[in-house]
Amino acid sequence: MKEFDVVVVGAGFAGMYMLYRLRRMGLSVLVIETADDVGGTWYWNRYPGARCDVPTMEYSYSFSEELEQQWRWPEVMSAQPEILEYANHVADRFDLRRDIQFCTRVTSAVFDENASRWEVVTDRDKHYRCRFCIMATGCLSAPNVPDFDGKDEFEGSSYHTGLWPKDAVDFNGKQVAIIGTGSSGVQAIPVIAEEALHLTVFQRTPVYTFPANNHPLNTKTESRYKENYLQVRHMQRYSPVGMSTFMLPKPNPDAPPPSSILDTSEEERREALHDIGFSAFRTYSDVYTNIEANEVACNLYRDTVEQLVNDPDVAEKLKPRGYPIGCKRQVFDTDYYEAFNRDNVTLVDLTANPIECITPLGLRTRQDEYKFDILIYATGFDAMTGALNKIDIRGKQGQTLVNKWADGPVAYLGLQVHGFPNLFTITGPGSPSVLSNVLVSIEQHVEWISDCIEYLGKHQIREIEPTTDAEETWVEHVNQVAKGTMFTAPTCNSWYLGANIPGKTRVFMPYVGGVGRYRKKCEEVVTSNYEGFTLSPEVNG
Ligand code: FAD
Ligand code: N01
Repeated sequence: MKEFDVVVVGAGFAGMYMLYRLRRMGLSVLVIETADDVGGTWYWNRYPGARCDVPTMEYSYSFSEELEQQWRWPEVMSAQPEILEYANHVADRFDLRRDIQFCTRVTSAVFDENASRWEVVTDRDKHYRCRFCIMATGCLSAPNVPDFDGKDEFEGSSYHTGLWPKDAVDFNGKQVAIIGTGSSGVQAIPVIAEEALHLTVFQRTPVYTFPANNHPLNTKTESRYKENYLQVRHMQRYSPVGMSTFMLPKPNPDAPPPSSILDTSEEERREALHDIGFSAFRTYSDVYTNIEANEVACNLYRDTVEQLVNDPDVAEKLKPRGYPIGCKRQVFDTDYYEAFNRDNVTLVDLTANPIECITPLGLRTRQDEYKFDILIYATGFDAMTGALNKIDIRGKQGQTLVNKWADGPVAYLGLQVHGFPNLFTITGPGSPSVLSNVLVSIEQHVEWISDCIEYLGKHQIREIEPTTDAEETWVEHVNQVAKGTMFTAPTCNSWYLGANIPGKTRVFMPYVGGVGRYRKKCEEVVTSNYEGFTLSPEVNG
C-alpha cells in the first residue's frame, strides 16, 4: 500500500491550490479526482450559458502575483470555457497534474487509530495510507437527479447541467425540455431557446433573478485592478462576502443613513428601482431582515416581471410568491424573462400540474403529456454535505461521518470534525463557503490548513481534532447569526437548508457571519495555539 504525507480528494480550485501549497512544504501528496482533468465545478458544468456571476478579476487565485498580472479575462464575469481554461493554465503552469490521479473516485477513508493514519480506498481498488486526509470535494459537486418514476425509460438524450458532456449538445431542430429554474436553469434557458426548435420549461418554484449586466472587460478596468491587486485582495479577505468594493463609487459621507423601505412612498421606491435596478433593495435597511419590508420589495419585483413578459398568463406564472427575496442563493441572468416572449418557449407551472412520471417519449404531468427529444435536469445538487456523505468516512471507534451528521453537519469552523483527527474539509459546513466568493474562502482554508500541518510538524504533534465543546459552541454560533435573516425564514426552502433533497435534515449549513469576521476568528484560534482543538503529541515526543 503506497503511503503519502497527505491525500487530497478533489482537483477543483481547492484541491489544486492545496497541492501547490503542500508540495512547496516538501510533503508527499496525492490528489485523487473522479474527472479526467482539473477544474471541478468548471469541468463538470459545461451547459450552455454557464458562467461566473462575480467579476472574474476577483474570482481568481491571489497566491501568484505573476499569474494574477499575466492572466487576461475576456469579460467582467467570464464564462465556463474561460474559467476552465484558467484552471488548465494553472495546472500546466505549476505542473500540478503529475501528482493527480484522475478518473478515480474515493469510496472510503478510514482512520487507523493505532497507526494514526488514514486509509483511503478508491473505485479502482487502490489503497493509500496518509497522515492527513483533506476533503476538497466541493459544496456543489453531487448532482441531484430527482427520482421520477420512469426516469430510466426515456428514449431521448438526458443531461444534468452539472454532468454536462464535453462534446457540444446539438439542439438544432430539437424539441427540448428543461426541469428547474435555479441559477443553472436561468442561465441555460435563454441560450438553449436560441437554438432549439422548441423549449419547454418545467418550473416548480419561480425565481427572483436580477440582471447580470455582464459585458466585455475593458482594458482600463483590467489595468486598474492589476495596478491595485494587493489592495483588492486585502479588501476581499476582510469583506462580508469575499468581494472588494474597489470598483464601486466611494460612499458619500454626507448621504443620509439607509432608510426603511416601509418609510418610503410607492413613487420613491419605483424611482429607486428605475434608477439603480434591483440593487436598490440593498440600499434599504430592512429588506433582508424584516419580512414585511421584504414583501414590499417582492411586490415591486412582481410588477417588474409583468413589465418584462408579454403574455399576462405567463407573467403570472413567473411571479415568485410565498418566500422572501434573499432566502435562496441570489440568481443573476441575461435575458431570462425575455426568453419567455419567444414563440418557441413554453412554460409549464408544476405547482398546478406536477410531474407524475418520465415516459419513453417525454414526461407526463397530472394534466398533460409532453414529448421531446432532449431532457435537461437543471435540478441542482445535494449541497455542502452530498459529496462528503458519498464517501464512507470512518473516524475513531469506527464512527461514520454520515451518522455523526444525521441531524445536520457538526464541525468546528467548517474545517474539522471531532472524532475524525487529521481530516480537514475545505469550505466545509459552518464556514462562509457558498455564501462568499468561494475562491477567497478556498484560499483562506488552504492556507490555514497548510500552516496548521506545518505547525504540527514543528511541534511533534501526532493528531489534531476539535473538542466537542468548541464544535458545539461554533454550531450554535452559526445558527445564531443566521437567525432572523431571510435565509432561515420559515417559508424558505433552499439548498442552504438541505430543503431540496427529500429526507435531508433541515439545518442552515453555511456561516453567514461574514468572510472577514470568520477569517479573524480563524486567525485568533491560531494565535491562541489552536484554541478549541486537541493537539496530541507524538507517542515518543
Ligand atoms: P469543486 O470545483 O466542486 O471540485 C471538487 C472536485 O472533487 C470535483 O472535481 C469532483 O469530481 C471531486 N470529487 C468529489 N468527490 C470525489 C470523490 N469521492 N473522489 C474523487 N473526486 C471527488 N462560486 C462563486 O464564488 N462564484 C460563482 O460565480 C460561482 N459560480 C458557480 C457556477 C456553477 C454552475 C456552480 C455549480 C457553482 C458555482 N460556484 C461559484 C461555486 C463553485 O463550486 C466554487 O466557486 C468552486 O469552484 C468550488 O471549488 P472546489 O474545488 O471547492 O470544488
Ligand atoms: O440548482 P438549484 P442550480 N421537480 O437547486 C428544481 C450555483 N450556481 O443548479 O426551487 C421539479 O438552485 C428546483 O425547484 P424548487 C449557485 O450557488 C451558480 O440551479 O426546489 N423541479 C429549482 O428550480 C446555485 O445556487 C451559478 O421548487 C425540481 C431547480 O430545480 C447552485 O449552484 C450558476 C425538482 C434547482 O435549482 C445550484 O444551482 C449555476 C423536482 N423534483 C449554479 N427538484 C452562477 O451563476 C429540483 N427542482 C454563479
